[in-house]
Amino acid sequence: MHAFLFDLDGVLVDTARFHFLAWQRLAHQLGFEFTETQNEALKGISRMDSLEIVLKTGGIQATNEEKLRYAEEKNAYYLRLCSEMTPADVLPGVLNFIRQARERGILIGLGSASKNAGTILDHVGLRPYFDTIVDGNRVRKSKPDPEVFQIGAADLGVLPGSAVVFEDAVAGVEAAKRAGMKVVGIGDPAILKEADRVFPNFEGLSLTQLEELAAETK
Ligand code: G16
Ligand code: MG
Repeated sequence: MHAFLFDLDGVLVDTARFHFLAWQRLAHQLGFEFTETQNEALKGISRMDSLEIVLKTGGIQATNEEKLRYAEEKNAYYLRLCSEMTPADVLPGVLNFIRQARERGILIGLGSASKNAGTILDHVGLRPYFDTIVDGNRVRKSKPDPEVFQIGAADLGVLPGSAVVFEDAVAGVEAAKRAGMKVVGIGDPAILKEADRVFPNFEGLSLTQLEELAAETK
């Protein structure tokens, strides 16, 4: 294990909840219901791709101009929810896990679809722990395309087989697999079926538990 690449939303911080609330608010404004189950398909997906899915759910036709406005409104509300975040919002066990990894000389990267990733890392004080940050401003193709993780590994100078990705989204797990990396799912094993291992969160997760995974070759 030479490098860890972390997704942001739903892995390091619970902004996945804020994304859901912001999309749900837009859906309500447009006159339809948007549930948490439907939201699952948006995790790890870029803002504009997410909007297309939301509009399709409501059977809404919109012009490009309207779509840009909806995306802007959703983002403004999302950022309002995020503006209250502090270091206390880093998910349980995350900081300890990243510190342990850094002590062992493992390089740390961020692989997020979010254009707001830098802002959020600053709010919660995580930026200094990262050797590289790959966010939605640096990638052309969103997850499940492997680009975000390929750029991360290249930045860190490691081969895909030496990188472990931590993901909470089906699209992100697929992206990591397509990049030829090992994937640890954070969340529900029934949803993250393609991950090599799944843990509910980072609480109590130690590097020792991942050594076995690193030794596996597939
Ligand atoms: C995140 C979320 C997605 C969101 C995307 C774009 O990705 O999971 O729900 O649509 O970023 O975010 P933004 O609108 O802030 O650019 P990740 O990869 O960090 O899970
Ligand atoms: Mg995520």
